[in-house]
Amino acid sequence: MPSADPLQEIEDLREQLDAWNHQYYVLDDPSVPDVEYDRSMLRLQQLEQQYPQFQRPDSPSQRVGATPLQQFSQVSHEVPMLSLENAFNQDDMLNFNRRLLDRLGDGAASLEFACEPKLDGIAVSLLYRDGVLERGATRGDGSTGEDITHNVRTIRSIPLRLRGEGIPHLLEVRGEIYMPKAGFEQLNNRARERGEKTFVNPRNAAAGSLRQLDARVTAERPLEMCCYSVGLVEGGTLPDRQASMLQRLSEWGFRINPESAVVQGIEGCNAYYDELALRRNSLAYDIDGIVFKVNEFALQERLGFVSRAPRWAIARKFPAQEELTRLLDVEFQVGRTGAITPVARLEPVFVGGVTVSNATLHNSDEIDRLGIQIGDTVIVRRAGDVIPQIVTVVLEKRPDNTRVIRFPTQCPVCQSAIEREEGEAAWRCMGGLVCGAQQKAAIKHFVSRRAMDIDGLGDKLVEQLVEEGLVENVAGLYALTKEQLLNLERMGEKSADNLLAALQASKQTTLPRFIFALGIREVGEATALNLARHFGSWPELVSATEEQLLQVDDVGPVVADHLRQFFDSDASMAVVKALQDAGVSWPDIERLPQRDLPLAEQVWVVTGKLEALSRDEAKARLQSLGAKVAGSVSAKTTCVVAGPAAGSKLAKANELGVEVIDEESLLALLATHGVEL
Ligand code: JCF
Repeated sequence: MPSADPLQEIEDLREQLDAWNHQYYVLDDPSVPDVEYDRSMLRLQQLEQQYPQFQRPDSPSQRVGATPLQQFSQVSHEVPMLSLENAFNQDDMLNFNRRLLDRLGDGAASLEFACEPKLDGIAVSLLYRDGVLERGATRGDGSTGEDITHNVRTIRSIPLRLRGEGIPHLLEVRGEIYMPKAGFEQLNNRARERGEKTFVNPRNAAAGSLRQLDARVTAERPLEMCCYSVGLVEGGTLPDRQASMLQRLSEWGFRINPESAVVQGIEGCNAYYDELALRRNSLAYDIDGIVFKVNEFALQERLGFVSRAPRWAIARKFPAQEELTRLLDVEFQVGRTGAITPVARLEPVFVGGVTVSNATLHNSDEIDRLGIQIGDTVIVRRAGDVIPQIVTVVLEKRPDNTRVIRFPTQCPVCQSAIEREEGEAAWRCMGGLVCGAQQKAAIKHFVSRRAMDIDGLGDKLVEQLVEEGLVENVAGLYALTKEQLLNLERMGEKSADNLLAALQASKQTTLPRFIFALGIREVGEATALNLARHFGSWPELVSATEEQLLQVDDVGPVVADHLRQFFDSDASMAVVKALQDAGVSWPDIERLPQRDLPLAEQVWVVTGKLEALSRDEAKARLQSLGAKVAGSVSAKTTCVVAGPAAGSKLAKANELGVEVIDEESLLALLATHGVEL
């Protein structure tokens, strides 16, 4: 389509695209559908190709990355890029405050501080000449860095040209380039699917993405930038405080951290720190502390510097979430369904607020992926209430005498053959009900509170019963006699009576509990409830075809297959019959049509620690109201229930603008619909 005035159209398109870009990437507030954006971008690219004389480096079309560089060139920072002194506790903060007040010495009782999260990324400098991005550079050693202009241009939250009034002739803005946690996980998932190397953490991923000679690679990486200070300024002025300076930067189009705030005195700093420490894991990005700066520039100037760090700022670090330790040994545990899980025994290390001495290694693929050996030094990570993970092996620290981890070739408990199904990560013991480990785990599950709820049958006692050969499967529990119990070590008359009474009482149960208690693979409490609801009675369930099973909410081909295998197994059905013969029974329940339920068609996600309910219990109750409960947050999510220490799912919800409620609101909602806890 020819244009009457191509230059005018090009300029209009650039202005429009810049504005949309700013709304989307800087303000987190998208204003047009993607197709509209793409259409305008395509038109701009066509016009720029047609009229090369109008091409400009600050056009929004110039973000995709051009021909790769041969090498990085060096950049010297005219104003050195400083590092920050660290504080590790309140005492360090009090000393910092005392030094400030002593040095300023004018009787000031308390200072004003600008605070912000300390992003765990890469410090960079951006130079703008007459409002146009001219150069981007890494911090390097503070005086010399590398020119990464080609790469920073691809980051959408970095303006190619500035907006607004009073922009200095030369302006150097500094900040942190980082990778949000959600983007990091996606990037690693994609790498894993392709069998490529993954990044250890978001910081390394950001660093690796900026170290690319080919900007087309960087352009594909989910990087963002938050700005926090200025370096060189010529031909213009800035406000007289850190906080108002940030405000001005944001007016010119830079992204600044939305958590930044101004507080009074060191008490204010401590309160800010405590509050963010609680929310640390639910932020969309990794932070390793809080930066506090004397707000007033005039005071900053009076305070000056010591070597490479300003006297007027400090970084209070959070406790580390990653630590080095040593792999002492690997043990192989056999689970309820026979899955063999390698567990790392570690030299105890304090990380993420607790002492960690075990970490799961998941499966044999994970051992291969890590290339880990016994005796290796490893990085352990524990963030929030997530179970500790081994992130990587530090190969430089590998001693000469490491031992290769030998994955067992038969079940470590019953010596039966082990097998791995097509497409599955876990090796499984094929011993089934003859495997002592599976017997114990199945019985522990059967008696647990959410299943048959048999009081007085703790883990130790279950192990004893199996080891003494008194019980082989769950039906055997109901054949136990008082005499047998009294022969056990540490079993008194009273405990034996109580246990027999509890067993007797458990016989009167409900269909959902019974289905759940059987421990069929992948059939959790919520699925058991759905199955009971759908079929109403045990005979209906057992005779259901695979197709009929697939009709049930939450049941996919894998679960349907496990169910059919269980119902088709003579051994399993013999145990069920023995249970029924022993008197285990339940009333049939009313079959409920899903679509009439109050939360029908809704998708919920439950994350973080809940108080009154476990996450599985919350899930089962939401499903009883017709909601689908998903494991990850997406644009389709209706609502997220987030307890304290919620992590990346909460961050993702915030990023997507999905509604988030706390446990209290969930309980209120359940109560409204008459759901019992
Ligand atoms: O977020 C950061 N990593 C961060 C680093 C924030 C700041 O306000 C900084 C910084 C390094 C130096 N300020 C200075 C002066």
